[in-house]
Amino acid sequence: MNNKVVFITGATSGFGRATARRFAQAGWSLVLSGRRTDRLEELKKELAGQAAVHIATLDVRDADAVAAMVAALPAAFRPVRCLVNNAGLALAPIPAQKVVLKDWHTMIDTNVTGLVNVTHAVLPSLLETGAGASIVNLGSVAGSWPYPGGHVYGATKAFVQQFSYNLRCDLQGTGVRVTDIAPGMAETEFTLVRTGGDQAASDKLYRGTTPLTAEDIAEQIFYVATLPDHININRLEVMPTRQAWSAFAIDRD
Ligand code: NDP
Ligand code: 8X3
Repeated sequence: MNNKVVFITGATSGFGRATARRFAQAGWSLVLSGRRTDRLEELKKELAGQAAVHIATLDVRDADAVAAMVAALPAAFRPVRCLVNNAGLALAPIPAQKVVLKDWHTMIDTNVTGLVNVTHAVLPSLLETGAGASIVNLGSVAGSWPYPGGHVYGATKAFVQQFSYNLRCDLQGTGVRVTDIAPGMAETEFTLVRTGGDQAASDKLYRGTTPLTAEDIAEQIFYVATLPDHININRLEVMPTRQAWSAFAIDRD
């Protein structure tokens, strides 16, 4: 493998940051993006001794900014071998009928439009790499399994799954692989964001159980991206052992 370049969105926290650390350990060069510049700079400093790091402050919702950032990648960070489409969020874990429309738009703009923006911009570079290149998309169990308060978040992750499968069809013959990784409950800043910064609510969700960690998912991302070129994991659903499904809810008189 000569061009070990990984491009990670949402590298400022959670899965994205842990994934940056995992690929750095293995000597990959890193393109790290997110909106919080201070965190990108901290991570670059932390990983400087291990890997070449290029950081770019980026909001994935801005298609022009995404295209410009990818076009301006320094030669040492091209072509990209692995794209980790990780930037995403859930908002408003309340009944659909109480949600403000802006929150639905933010989830669609980030998890759907943002992911599509980045994929479109990076795809030529992945095609240049060809055999062994990968797109790893962060879906969710919420994309397959409905639950109260999941409304648009789950729907965006269903999009991620189907977009991943459809990309596989079009990319057949190019060597570029596509995986939808669908984690269950994992302790990151995800619930803090989802609850509008309610640390107590976030702590309560994870207390008394054993959620996945960011490092658990980073390990899965690294695994699918470094399999032999002829293997494509289409979808990887990963839950904590202590999480499972529940019974149907019945409305009674
Ligand atoms: P975190 O909140 O810890 O991290 C989310 C990352 O996404 C941050 O780095 C954030 O960076 C970035 N991000 C959010 N909005 C934007 C944007 N508009 N432009 C660029 N970057 C953005 O959550 P997780 O690490 O848990 O989540 C990562 C992915 O995994 C998400 O897609 C999430 O839906 C998915 N997921 C999470 C699960 C969980 O239980 N934690 C389970 C299943 C899936 P910044 O704010 O600096 O822009
Ligand atoms: C996040 C995991 O279980 O909150 O995608 O939907 S869950």
